[in-house]
Amino acid sequence: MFERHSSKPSSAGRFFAAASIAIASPVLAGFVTLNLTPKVNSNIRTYTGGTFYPLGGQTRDFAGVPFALALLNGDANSFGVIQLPANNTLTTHSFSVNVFGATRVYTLINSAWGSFGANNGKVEVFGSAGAYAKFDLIQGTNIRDHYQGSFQNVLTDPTVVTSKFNNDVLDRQVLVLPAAFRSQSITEFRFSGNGGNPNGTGAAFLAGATFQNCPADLNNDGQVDDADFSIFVVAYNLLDCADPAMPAGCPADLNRDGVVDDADFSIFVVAYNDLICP
Ligand SMILES: [Ca+2]
Ligand SMILES: [Ca+2]
Repeated sequence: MFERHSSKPSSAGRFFAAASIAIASPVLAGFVTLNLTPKVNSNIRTYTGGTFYPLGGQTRDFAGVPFALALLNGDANSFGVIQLPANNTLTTHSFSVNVFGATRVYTLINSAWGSFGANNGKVEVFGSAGAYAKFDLIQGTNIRDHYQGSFQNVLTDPTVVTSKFNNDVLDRQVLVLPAAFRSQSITEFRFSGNGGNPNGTGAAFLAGATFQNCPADLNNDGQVDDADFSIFVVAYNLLDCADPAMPAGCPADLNRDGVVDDADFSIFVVAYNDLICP
């Protein structure tokens, strides 16, 4: 039992009662998949060798990260992706997002065609209070042609993880977000660029995007341990997210209802038991 030390009437006399809290498997973290369906414009199962790609319309893990795979126009035999144009017209696809405290963004991106060293576009994320992160799509570094055997097949970024489907691949990139996202929500995800054909520099396609967060990791060090508990207790005693003493963004309000109370503690304690962020 942890007695509150706040002198505020609203919270005086309240107690932590961890042993009595029913833990109801809250969604404490993990992964939030982006639904690409409204913007998909191409079916990679029609690409060279593409019949070996999985079907859209399902959530599927790629090396431990789930992605929501889309269908093109509801076709059950498709795997819909957002294909950037095969010309030099700069095209931007923007999604509204609401994910608090994200630590990473994962994408599944390959290209049609490709020339080593070409910059085919970029992935960007925007935070609710000005946080920003991006990575460029560079042939030979983090993207390559989807079909192994023609165009540009080199990949050198060691953080990219490949899933193989016969002679086709899907490469999974990861964007590690700056700490500023810890106290903000991602509000926008952007995929943009242009093709290079007939120059052949590569037209990227996005097959999936997923955000990862770990709300209970209050000091953003990748673990949920006593250091986070100490921060949580301070916020619990303050109670109200509007309290001027509360850290910016009120990160200890794990269920985002404006107060740090037992409901948040029940979420915190699950993460604390797991120790490592998912
Ligand atoms: Ca931590
Ligand atoms: Ca709360």
